Amino acid sequence: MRKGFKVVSTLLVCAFAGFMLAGCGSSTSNTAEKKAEKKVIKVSIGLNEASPEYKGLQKFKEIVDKESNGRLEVNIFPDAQLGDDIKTMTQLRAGTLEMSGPSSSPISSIDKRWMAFDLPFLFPNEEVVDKVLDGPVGQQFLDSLSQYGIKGLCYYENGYRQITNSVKEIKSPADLKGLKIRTMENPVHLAAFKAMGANPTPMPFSEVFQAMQQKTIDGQENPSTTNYLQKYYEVQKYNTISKHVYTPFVIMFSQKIWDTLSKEDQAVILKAAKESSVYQRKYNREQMKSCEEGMEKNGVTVTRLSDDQLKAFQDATKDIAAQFSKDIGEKVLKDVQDEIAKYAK
Ligand code: KDG
Repeated sequence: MRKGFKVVSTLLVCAFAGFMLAGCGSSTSNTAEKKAEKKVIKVSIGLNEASPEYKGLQKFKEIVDKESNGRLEVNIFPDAQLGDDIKTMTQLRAGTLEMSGPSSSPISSIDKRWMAFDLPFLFPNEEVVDKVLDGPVGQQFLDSLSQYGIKGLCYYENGYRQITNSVKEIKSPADLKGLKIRTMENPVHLAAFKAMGANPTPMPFSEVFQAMQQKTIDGQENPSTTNYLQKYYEVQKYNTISKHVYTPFVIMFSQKIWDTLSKEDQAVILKAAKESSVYQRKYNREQMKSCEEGMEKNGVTVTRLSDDQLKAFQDATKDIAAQFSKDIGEKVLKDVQDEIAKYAK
């Protein structure tokens, strides 16, 4: 009886220990599985940590990290650490980088239709921008990227671009004559600055500050947030509020990597993109004026053009749309222009 009891209790102890071990084992492998499942989303931008683009992506990260319950982790790389706009788009297409937020302008190196957004003085105001970009035309542009291995998520605001330089005050296109101005790598921007009388030179964003410092260029053009937050006032003396073009940021994902994500994770990312874009645009607009003033406080002469002065810049670039309509595609251009006209009323 005693012996039988011993055998039974030994068996029970072994069974219990086995159960515990199995339990421990499975919980270890669960944690390991969870760890293995955790996906890191690297996001590359050219701007620095002070930029509204970075702030928008921080909001994106906050939402994704929380709503994916730790399945996804967003890591943002500013200052073109992972490469400039064109290089990072190549990485997205190859599936070696998850996300990036280039300006819309360098996308023209992949698809010329995107040059529609580069036309000078196209968008009359930010309300129209929001309606067009968040409407069917904006969505068609985002969707069109999938054929190139890119999933277009949403638009952030870069904003109306303003001219800066270290040589002289610019009040008219004639003042730009002979000035070496950096533009984004985009044929429409080059043509527009040529038409305005400047000597434009395309260059990746990360090289701009040093080029101004070393005086290999006289100036550049970017929204006031970038001009101020990238500290261009340290190397530039004049800033004209020209608002000559509005180019958005396109927040994009690698299609190759996107296709490996669960529907649930895709939904979290899309939701975070949408919510963070609302936040980012609002934040950007709040910053714009103080950044313009920040240039002034740091010794830059800020020139605000009268309507007549502005008109001279508009007149100088009025043929650019016709010049690029074939490349953009007449129908695409008309769709964009019609959509803008619809909301501009
Ligand atoms: O993060 C965006 C930058 O890489 C770049 O697109 C900024 O507007 C820009 C420029 O002038 O290149």
